[in-house]
Amino acid sequence: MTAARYLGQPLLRREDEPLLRGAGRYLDDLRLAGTLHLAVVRSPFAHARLLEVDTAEAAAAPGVALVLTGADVAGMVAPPKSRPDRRVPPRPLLATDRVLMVGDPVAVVVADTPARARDAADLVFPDYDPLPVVADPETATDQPPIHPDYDDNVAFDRSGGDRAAVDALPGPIVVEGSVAHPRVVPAPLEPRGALAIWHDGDLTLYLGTQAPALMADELAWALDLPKERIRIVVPDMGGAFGSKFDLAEEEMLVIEAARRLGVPVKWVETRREHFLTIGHGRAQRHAYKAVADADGRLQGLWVESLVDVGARKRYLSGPPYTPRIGTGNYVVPAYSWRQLGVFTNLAPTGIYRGAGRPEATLTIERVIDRVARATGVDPAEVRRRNFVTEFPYESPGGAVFDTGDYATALDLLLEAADYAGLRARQREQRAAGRLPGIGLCAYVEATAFERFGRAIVDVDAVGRVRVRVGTLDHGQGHRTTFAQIVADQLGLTPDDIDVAQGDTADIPFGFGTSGSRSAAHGGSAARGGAQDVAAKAARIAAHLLEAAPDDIVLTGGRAEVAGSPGSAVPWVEVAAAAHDPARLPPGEEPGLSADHQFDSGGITFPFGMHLATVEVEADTGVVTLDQVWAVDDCGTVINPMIAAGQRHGGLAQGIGQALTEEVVYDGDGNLLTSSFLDYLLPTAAQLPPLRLLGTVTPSPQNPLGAKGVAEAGAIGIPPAIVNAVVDALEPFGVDHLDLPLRPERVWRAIHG
Ligand code: MCN
Repeated sequence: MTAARYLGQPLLRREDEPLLRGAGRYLDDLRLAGTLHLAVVRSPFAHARLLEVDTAEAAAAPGVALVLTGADVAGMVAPPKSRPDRRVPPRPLLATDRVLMVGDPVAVVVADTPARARDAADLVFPDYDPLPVVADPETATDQPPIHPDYDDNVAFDRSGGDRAAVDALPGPIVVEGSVAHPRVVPAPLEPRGALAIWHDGDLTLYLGTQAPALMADELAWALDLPKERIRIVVPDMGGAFGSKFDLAEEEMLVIEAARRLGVPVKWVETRREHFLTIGHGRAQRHAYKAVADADGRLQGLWVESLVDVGARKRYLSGPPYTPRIGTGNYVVPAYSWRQLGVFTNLAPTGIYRGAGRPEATLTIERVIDRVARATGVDPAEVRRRNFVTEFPYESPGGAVFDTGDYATALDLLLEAADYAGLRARQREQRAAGRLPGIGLCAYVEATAFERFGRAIVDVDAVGRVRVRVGTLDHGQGHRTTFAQIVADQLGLTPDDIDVAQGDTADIPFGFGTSGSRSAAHGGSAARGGAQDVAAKAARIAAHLLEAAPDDIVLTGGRAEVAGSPGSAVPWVEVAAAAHDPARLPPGEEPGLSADHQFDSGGITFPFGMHLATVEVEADTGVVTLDQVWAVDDCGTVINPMIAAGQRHGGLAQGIGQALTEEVVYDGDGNLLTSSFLDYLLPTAAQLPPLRLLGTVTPSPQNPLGAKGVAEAGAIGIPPAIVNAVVDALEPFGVDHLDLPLRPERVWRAIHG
């Protein structure tokens, strides 16, 4: 029996102190004697036949130990495993006969310093014969296939529902249009990197990855090596945002170079390489048609998406969840969808914060605002009229929303932001010739996809608790929040708990961290393990105190008999007794640990309501973001300070996506945005105060009642900002704008 003391408290992040002092150990900080460094020679062409690769000069350059070309690693591939039936093309480590995108690896050079490796890489001279480039996903299916084994550029084509039924609806309101979801780059502070060491046929790979155990499985397949011979260790990691859920060509080449040379080999991605080759996010365009009655009640919706898969599929590719939540928070009686994925000669796309849910949300939230304008009903009211109100709710796309209370969240938002006052002020400002806009977004997202979590909780003989988790914190604060959860179960403080992760020799299990799953699954597994340990600790304490186990309470670092606090043993003594066979109750095994598997009931569905106010400058098209309000509901909140930090981060990325961020290619597939000079991340100067509010609707899918929180901001705020800017431009008859809302685009909309 325990009480919640730390759950729900805004404890400061325990992990921050060494990181802020500069004492973190990131991948490039790892120094192993004799390490050689790898640099990659990359294709400058988006599509070309590779004729010959002249490596003579590079091989003779100072410090060079190895040069590899495609011929040297022919047959070796990176995951995922090729599946022609599913159009998963093979992923050769180095091009042999053709390159498929700018940045495709063509050769690698390994040398004694990173600079010498780089210099020598410039002395590799590949010969190319350019081929026609598929740079526009819109016309990709009309172009010759970029993968010669397939007969067209279709990467996948899936659909559901009956479009004709939507087309046949009576209306009278019909809105049709398209919404672009431009490519964006994940851009974590620390790019990718790998350091490989072989010893007697065993591989140790230091790797920046979100999912070490899964990647060990993939490696076992790719290297044809028993998994026991592979150890992946994740050092401190400076973020990922989805980009480190993959084992790419470069990491595989590091492993192969280290195997051939018999010394450690390291590669750390440059920022330019990150822009060129990382899995970009979004990259969709949705065409839609929605039908509603005159009061704004939705009758039907179809959405057809074009998804730019890029040159190859990555480990996680294609956003399968978008259509499932394509109807948003709303009851839509008739719904149909199609997702057409196409191969292009551009960088592969992958998962990026929100991964599929921002796209679904932006489209349906544009639809709602257009219905509002067409009917003359206020956008907040149109949302309310269409809300799903009964849970669990099965969406027409096939998602089962666990719990929700959308109207309460909307009410809270409208009241806190003084929506009526904002509208009144908007009327005055418009009358004075200004262009103010107010935008809303309701979102429901899906989090915690895989059902399972596992944690091992060990208590040593002096009472120290170590929790091994299969999730992988890379900025989310798990060492704090998981310790809060465990401390409550054991009557200890978070400082008594160590949280371990990221070494497959110690923790060969787990799905890692993605899709805002860690609180729900990792947290619940840690809680279950701690409960199992607490039950055994209570039996041991009861034996020591000559009481009944059910009467034992773990609290304040002691095990005491309920109702008689004088009858107690310190936790350290319980732990000591647990390891001393002489002091155990009869039949009890020595030791105090538990290996807990958690199986959730299913996906959780956090939701929220966001509001943005903007002002547009007519002469320049500059959008100023004035106010951001976010009501988010992630069920039970474990640590409100950490959850707020996650919401801030997501909002910042969502604001960047709405206003400035866009990966741009020219018609030949050349990347025009390959540095932070031309790819604009938002800065603090662009962020207004972020006003956070919340409601709490616990999930029944896990004992914590938690839903994911980390992606909320990236999902909810972009539609609110677009809706605000379109609202601002209503006097000009503008009814849609695509992201990002850069001044030129907004100016053109104003000036026709
Ligand atoms: N939390 C909480 N209460 C809840 C839900 C979560 O207190 N109801 C806490 C959790 O305990 C955890 C944090 O909030 O400490 C985030 O939890 P969760 O929403 O479960 O998300 P994950 O930990 O699984 O993190 C994944 C998520 C994703 S998908 C992306 S992308 C993202 C993000 O986390 N990438 C990040 N946040 C990031 N933050 C940093 N600094 N760097 C990244 O790369």
